[in-house]
Amino acid sequence: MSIHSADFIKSSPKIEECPEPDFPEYAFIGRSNVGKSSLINMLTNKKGLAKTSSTPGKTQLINHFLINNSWYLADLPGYGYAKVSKKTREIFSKMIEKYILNRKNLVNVFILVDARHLPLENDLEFINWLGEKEIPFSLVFTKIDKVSQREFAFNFKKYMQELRKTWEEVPTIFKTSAEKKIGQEEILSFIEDTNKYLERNKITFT
Ligand SMILES: Nc1nc2c(ncn2[C@@H]2O[C@H](COP(=O)(O)OP(=O)(O)OP(=O)(O)O)[C@@H](O)[C@H]2O)c(=O)[nH]1
Ligand SMILES: [Mg+2]
Repeated sequence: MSIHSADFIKSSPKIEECPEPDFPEYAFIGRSNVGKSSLINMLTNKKGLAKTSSTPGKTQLINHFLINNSWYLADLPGYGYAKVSKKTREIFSKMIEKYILNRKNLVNVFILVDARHLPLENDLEFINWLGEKEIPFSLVFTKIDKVSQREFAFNFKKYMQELRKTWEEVPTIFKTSAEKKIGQEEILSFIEDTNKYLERNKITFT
């Protein structure tokens, strides 16, 4: 899929303020600093579209971008960021939870995990929670430019082992680098195929 347009629509502190759910929506979720905003910029070929920062906790609202006038990308705040207060963390997770469970046009959640790390407890918890709630999701490894192939193969294997403990089938997996532009085509094709499926089956949201 080629991107003709990518426009920032709005930032919303809660689901009630999000744009009308009139187009299919794809959300990017993951721990703070994992590279959600950078991935969105890479996918859309627009450097400053989503604000990125080397300091975790940059994205604090639900940001909506309209792509090709036909589907939404949602950039969410990171979960599990240790430096904000426990109270703020709880507000964020409640907000994300409510968004995921109630957003009518949400067709897929991309969960981002850092390729440099072994599976982390709160990522696995989040993945299993999505499963329980029957929310479709895919797993995206980020920053693969920062690991050696050997190191990544090891982390990847550990992830698969953990996932197989609760899942018969592993989800669709993407390996990405915003820095080196790896994984753009794969993710965009996945979104394109999903959009076509919705169209063919006349699935709308309003
Ligand atoms: N080397 C490398 N660095 C990356 C990559 N993706 C993101 N980064 C860096 O990681 C840091 C965090 O990136 P963001 O995209 O702001 O992360 P985020 O997940 O949106 O963070 P919050 O909004 O704070 O939750 C920035 O310094 C990015 O430049 C990547 O693929 N490779
Ligand atoms: Mg961000």
